[in-house]
Amino acid sequence: MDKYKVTHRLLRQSIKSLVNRQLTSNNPIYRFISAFPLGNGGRNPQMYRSFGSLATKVERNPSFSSLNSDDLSYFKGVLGEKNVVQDEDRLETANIDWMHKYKGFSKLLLLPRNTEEVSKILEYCNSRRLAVVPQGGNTGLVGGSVPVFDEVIINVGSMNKIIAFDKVSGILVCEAGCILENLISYLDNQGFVMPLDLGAKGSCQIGGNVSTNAGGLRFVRYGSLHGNVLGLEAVLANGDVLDMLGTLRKDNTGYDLKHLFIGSEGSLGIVTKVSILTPPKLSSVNIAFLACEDYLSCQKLLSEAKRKLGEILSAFEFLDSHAMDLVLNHLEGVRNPLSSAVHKFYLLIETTGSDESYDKEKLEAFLLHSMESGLISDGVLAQDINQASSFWRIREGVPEALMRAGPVYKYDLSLPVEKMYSLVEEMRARLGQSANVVGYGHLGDGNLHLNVSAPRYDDTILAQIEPYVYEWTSKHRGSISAEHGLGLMKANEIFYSKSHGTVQLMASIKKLLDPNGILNPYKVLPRSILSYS
Ligand code: FAD
Ligand code: 2HG
Ligand code: ZN
Repeated sequence: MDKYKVTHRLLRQSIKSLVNRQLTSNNPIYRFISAFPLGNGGRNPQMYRSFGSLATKVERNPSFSSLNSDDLSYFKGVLGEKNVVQDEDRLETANIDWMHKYKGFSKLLLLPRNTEEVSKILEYCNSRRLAVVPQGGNTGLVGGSVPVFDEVIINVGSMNKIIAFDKVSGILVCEAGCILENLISYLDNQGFVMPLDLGAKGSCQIGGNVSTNAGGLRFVRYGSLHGNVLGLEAVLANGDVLDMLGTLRKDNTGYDLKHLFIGSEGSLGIVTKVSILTPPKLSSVNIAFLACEDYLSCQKLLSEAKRKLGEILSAFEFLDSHAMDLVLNHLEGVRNPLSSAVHKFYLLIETTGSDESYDKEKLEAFLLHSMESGLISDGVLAQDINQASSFWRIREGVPEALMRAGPVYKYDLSLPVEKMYSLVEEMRARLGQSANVVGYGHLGDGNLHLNVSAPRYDDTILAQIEPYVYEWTSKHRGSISAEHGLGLMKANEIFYSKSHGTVQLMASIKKLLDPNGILNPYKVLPRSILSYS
């Protein structure tokens, strides 16, 4: 009986074509800085202990110099007074990450305006052994974007020009400081889309996206930045500029070195320019917000969606009831579009295609079949751009809601889809009442965001989570970083996902490109394997 009601409800609603789903004006994290107290103030400046990981105890590399007045004069000479920032308020923001979990105490933020300036300041820092941290929009979630100690912060945000856009090929060439949302808007006007979209788009920079190899909400459709980025310009630690800014889809001349910089989290060079392949914007976008009563149904629905929606599927995201509760309790103006009944799982499915009636027919047939077979217990289709945005707001709002709820331990895991949610349930059983365990993420890509929201950062809670989560992931042949990177949080945990020989080779590459280890020290690679004199 119920099933028919639901079927009726879904079909009754006509599916209108949606133009786009950008949340431009109310983007939740545009320059968002909240007022949570810092957790780790007053520590010994030579020794860093973060709350991100059990093993994150770091000592300052004694071979690094400290900033002096000659250094400041040099930087002012190259960049001009106003791009050498020592203002305490600005430094406070640049020293702390989005979650307010990692905090450094850098005394200097440099804002180069072109590649030549980046080259000059890196060459100088290298010769002086001044450690640096490249910073983009500072939306990273693994403590990679902020200093650990007194590293000089270099932000290419002033390098934000679009250099070229080819309407025939869809190839965009731009500077690395362009904010993702601005690129999305620019392309929208040209009739194209970015192959990358994520909740942090209002702040993150394309250079940061490339450096983290960000995944995001469209990965299921457009794939990895390793496929979409066609070229890069990067500046090495010694100031050498590597011109790899190709705009060719095919180029097999030797090693494709740009891939080293995609996902290396600022540890091998500073990305200054990017060329990226962008697909054309298609006119027919449909978004369904659905409820499932068990995880097996979510899984089955994913298999069905891949088979039945095929080429028009453009997002397949999930959140559990704990994530939904957080969003409803912590974000203003958000409501559950489904009935007030509590559902165990929620799915957001988006299709993007070029034929409105064909797409609609396909999606309706898929939903009808899924309801008849009992996979979906309730669902709605967005009827206009506002509804579409409100569905996306729920999914994209989960990290913000978690942050508002208080301290949070974040895990970003690639796992076989069929195993994924068992980990969430096991963690719930392990932690009992002491914390709220939340599961959500990019189901279509096998990417679980396991978040543990706790009343405080606490070693006892952390000991319940780590190394258990990493061991579990490794046992199931998953990855301990699907899309956020390793940063400071997981540098020492790399062996859970990579063999010793592989990590050793990574360390050799790091040594070759950055022999003094000045670029984003203490991040990505384990300290045990990097020995600098
Ligand atoms: P930052 O945070 O400033 O830096 C990240 C890393 O890149 C650091 O190691 C930094 O040193 C390095 N870096 C930055 N710029 C450069 C450069 N020009 N050259 C060399 N190295 C550089 N991530 C996803 O993958 N998918 C998501 O769906 C997603 N959603 C998010 C939603 C929210 C609300 C938030 C807060 C974060 C989300 N993230 C997501 C994480 C984060 O936004 C991404 O990792 C993003 O790519 C970081 O870009 P950024 O410019 O903020 O870089
Ligand atoms: C997302 O998909 C981001 O929303 C953030 O990658 C995930 O907060 C997280 O754990
Ligand atoms: Zn994500």
